[in-house]
Amino acid sequence: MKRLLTGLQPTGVITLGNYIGAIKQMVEYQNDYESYIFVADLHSLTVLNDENNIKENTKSLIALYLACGIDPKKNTIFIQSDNEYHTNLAWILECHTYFGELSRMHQFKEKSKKNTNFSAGLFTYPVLMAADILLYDTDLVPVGIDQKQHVEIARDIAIRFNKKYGETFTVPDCLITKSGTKIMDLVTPDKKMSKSAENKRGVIYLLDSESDIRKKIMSATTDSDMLVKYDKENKPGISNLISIYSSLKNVSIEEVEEEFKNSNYGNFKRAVADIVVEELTKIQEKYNYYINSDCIDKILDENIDKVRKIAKDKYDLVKERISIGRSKKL
Ligand code: ATP
Ligand code: LTN
Repeated sequence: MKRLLTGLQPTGVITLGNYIGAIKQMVEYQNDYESYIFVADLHSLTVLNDENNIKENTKSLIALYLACGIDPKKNTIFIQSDNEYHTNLAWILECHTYFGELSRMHQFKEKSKKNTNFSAGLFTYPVLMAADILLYDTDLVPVGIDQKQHVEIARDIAIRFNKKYGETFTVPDCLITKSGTKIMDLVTPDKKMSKSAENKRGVIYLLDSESDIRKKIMSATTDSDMLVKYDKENKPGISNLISIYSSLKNVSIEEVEEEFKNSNYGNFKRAVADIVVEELTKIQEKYNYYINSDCIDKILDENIDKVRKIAKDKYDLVKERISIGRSKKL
C-alpha cells in the first residue's frame, strides 16, 4: 500500500485554506493509503513569537485533525518533536543540499523579507521537511500549492542521495487538490489565506463563531461588475469565493458559475457563508468533544513507538550508506 504523509505547523488555529489545501485531502485519501499526519512543531520554531503557545496549539491541532475527519485508526498521528530522527536525518541531508537551492525557495524569500533578523532555521526549513518526508518512504505528500517547491526539493535531495550512495529513499510526489486551489485572503485576495496573517478579518479560522464567519464573508473584497465568474486575474475576490464554494460542495467551478449565473454578489456571498458555517459547525462540535477527552494522549502514546522504529531503521540505513558511526566487527 502506498504511503501518504503530511504535516501542519502549530502556529495558531488552522484556517479554511489549511483545511481545503491539506486536511480535506488526507480525509479523502485515508481509505486508500497508509497515512501519516503529524504536527510540525519544530518547523514552527522558525517563526517564533511570544504569542505562540506551541504546546497548546499542538493539542488543539490534533483535536482539529480528528474533528475534520482524520480517523486515528486509518492515520498514524504524531508530533514531530517526539521523534528525534527527524532532526538527526535533517543534518545529514543539509550536508547534501546546496546553499543556492535553498536560496531559491519562495517561502524563504518572502518570510525573510518580512523580518530581516531571521534565523538559520528559516533558511534550512525545507531540509527538515525533506527529512520528515524521506524518513517514512513517503509516496505522496498532500499539501497546498504553496508547498510544492518544498516537496520538489525533497525529491531532488532523494534522487541525488540515491544516485551517490545507492537506493535509499523513496522519491515522493506532491498531491495538490484537483483544482490546485490556493485559498486567498478575503480582504486582500492577492495574498494567500494564512493563519499568521496580521489582519484577521481576511482569514476564516476553523474555530470562528458563526457570526464572525458570516461577517468576514459578507465583507470580502469583490469587484464592481456583479458577475459570478471565475477570473483569477481580474476578479480575484469572487474567484476565491467560487473556489471555497466549489471545494466544500465538491462541485466544479463551472457548476458554481452556472448555479449563480443570475445571482447578485450579496446572494452568492450568503450561499458561500451558509456552506462554510455548515461545514465548520460540524467540525467545531467534534472539536469540543476531542479537546476535552483523553483520547489525544492515548493516540500519541500508541503511535510514537511505531514511527520511531520506522524512522530509526531509515536513519541507520543512511548512516551505513554514508559510512558514519561505529565500525562493526566482521
Ligand atoms: P503560516 O501562516 O503559519 O505560515 P499557513 O497558514 O501557511 O501557516 P501551514 O501550516 O504552513 O499554514 O500549512 C499547512 C498546510 O496548509 C500546507 O499543506 C499548506 O500548503 C496548506 N495551506 C496553507 N495555506 C493555504 C491556502 N491558503 N490555500 C490552500 N492550502 C493552504
Ligand atoms: N512546511 C509545511 C509543513 C510541513 C510538511 C512536512 C508538510 C512540515 N513538514 C512534511 C508535508 C510534509 C507547511 O508549512 N505547511
